[in-house]
Amino acid sequence: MAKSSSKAAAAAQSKAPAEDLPNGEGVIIAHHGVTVEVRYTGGERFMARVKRRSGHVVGDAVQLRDGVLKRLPRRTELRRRDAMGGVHLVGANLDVLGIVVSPSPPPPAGFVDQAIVAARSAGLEPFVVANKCDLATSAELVTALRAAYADAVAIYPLSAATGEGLDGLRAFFAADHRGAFVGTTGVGKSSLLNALCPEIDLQVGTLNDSTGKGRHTTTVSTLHCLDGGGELIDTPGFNDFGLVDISAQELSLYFPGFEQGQPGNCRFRNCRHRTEPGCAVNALVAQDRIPAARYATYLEILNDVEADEAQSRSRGRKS
Ligand SMILES: Nc1nc2c(ncn2[C@@H]2O[C@H](COP(=O)(O)OP(=O)(O)O)[C@@H](O)[C@H]2O)c(=O)[nH]1
Ligand SMILES: [Mg+2]
Repeated sequence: MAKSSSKAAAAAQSKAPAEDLPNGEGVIIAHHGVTVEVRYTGGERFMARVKRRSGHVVGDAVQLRDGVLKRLPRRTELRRRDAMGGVHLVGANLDVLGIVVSPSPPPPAGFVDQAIVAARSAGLEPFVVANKCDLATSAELVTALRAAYADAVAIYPLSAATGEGLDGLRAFFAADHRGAFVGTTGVGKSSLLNALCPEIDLQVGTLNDSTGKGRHTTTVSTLHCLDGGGELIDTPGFNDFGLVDISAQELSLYFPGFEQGQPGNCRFRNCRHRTEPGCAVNALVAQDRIPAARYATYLEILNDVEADEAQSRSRGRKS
């Protein structure tokens, strides 16, 4: 079919069973239960019906041949855990995960580390967004973030409110990155999505909205193109509930700051970097190349993660 040239034409949708749609390849940009919206490589968009538990997710690459919608293999999968402990797929084929923090409310202890580990174990490149840099208290947070993470991940201090610093983030996404944001309620994720991608038009909460729930009117996961390039996935429920728990093994492999000792330089492949002989991380700590404070943070999180794992095992819930 002819390529749509105008934006309006590209946005035109036809709701049709898959058998009525032209052959082509595309990506799922919205998921509404039994229908998915597919954006073809040429820019045309169609709604196609799928089975209720088809397993399709936003970001999936699909191929439509003679009425059959076939999902292509995924590069990455990002998952979240809901309040009831259920695990859900958030999106497919993401490249980057933005970990959003702010001076107010500040990130919970260990939040950034755990999110970095979760992103890396899912095959995504994590980066940190320090939002609300218009606030006076931001400088202290940014200094602390740089001290802890500058060697491990990119850090973008910015203000979704004033627009300061947003261009750096836009340039990052322009390298054809597909990403999502994660962060606790109130740090400004919706504001940031709106600033980057005004078509999204999300509701922005207030900090005294204690639950943070019910503000998000849409329940549909969507994939948005950014004007300068790159894509953002917005999945209601994911942003505030956060990532699937990390394992002790993942923590020891992917903890930010341990990169120089990794991977596989320890004598034992399953080294947890405590007191094992031949531990590459311990050697770096001894040489002050990993700051003692960072190592102490790692041990604290490791203890928590192992306690959670032991508890789950004793309940027989988790592998
Ligand atoms: N000062 C300041 N406030 C912001 C900024 N971004 C968001 N906020 C405010 O922070 C609160 C929470 O924002 P929201 O986008 O709903 O956060 P979310 O819960 O992470 O989606 C709102 O009152 C916003 O107006 C910013 O860059 N600077
Ligand atoms: Mg929000």
